[in-house]
Amino acid sequence: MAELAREYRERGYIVVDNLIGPEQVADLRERVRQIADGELPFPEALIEYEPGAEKQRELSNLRKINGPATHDARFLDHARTPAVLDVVEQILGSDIKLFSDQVFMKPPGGIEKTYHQDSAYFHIEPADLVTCWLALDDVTIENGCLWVIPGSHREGIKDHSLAWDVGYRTDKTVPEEALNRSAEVPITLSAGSCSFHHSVLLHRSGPNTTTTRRRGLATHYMSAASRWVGEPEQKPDYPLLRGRAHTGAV
Ligand SMILES: O=C(O)CCC(=O)C(=O)O
Repeated sequence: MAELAREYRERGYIVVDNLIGPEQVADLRERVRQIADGELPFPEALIEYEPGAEKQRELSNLRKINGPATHDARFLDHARTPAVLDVVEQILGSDIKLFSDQVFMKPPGGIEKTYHQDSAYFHIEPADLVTCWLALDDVTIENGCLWVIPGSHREGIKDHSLAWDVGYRTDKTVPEEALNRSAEVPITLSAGSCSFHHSVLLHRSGPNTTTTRRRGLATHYMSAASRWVGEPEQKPDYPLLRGRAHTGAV
């Protein structure tokens, strides 16, 4: 475990194979299907559709489900998985809160997600969160795995001023000149395996050029000693997952 934490500090990410058992993966997949197909109540405002897909709740139309742990106890249970928290504890220390989570659906034909750093979107300081990205399907280069630039978490947060058109909305991305693409590496995973990446690590995911889906559940963790730096009245109530809360912190 100490070696994993050292590797994480050095490269900004690690991979832990087969961390989540097949039953838990199957259960999460089924839950994702039920939310996606509209069989379970879930706020429509938190669903994102693939550009060009019909805005109709159906597994193959969805690009993202935002914040499932806030609305569905199964995802909060997953965020509390002891084997995951044991890895997170090595990275963040023993007081751990859940920042948020997202399911990246990447259906066949699903588009890329361009280079970014998660902390450019999070209103949390220090910018030192960790994401556990669980493969719900086998993840390959062809179906749109994550790509990362090792060590880039030590370069600070880059300019994200470039507008990136995601069909019906505009996202942001890092300009090409700030990227050393020759250093990028793919993270391929079997279902049930996880990567853990630092919130300042530059990463992207490719398009899905296959005929099968590539779902990933990203759970973002932070130290309970972190600070919220957004508008004070908008601070969410972040669940404590392990250890103790800190006065005056998130
Ligand atoms: O899974 C993807 O397609 C993108 C994931 C990502 O950007 C993240 O986990 O921060």
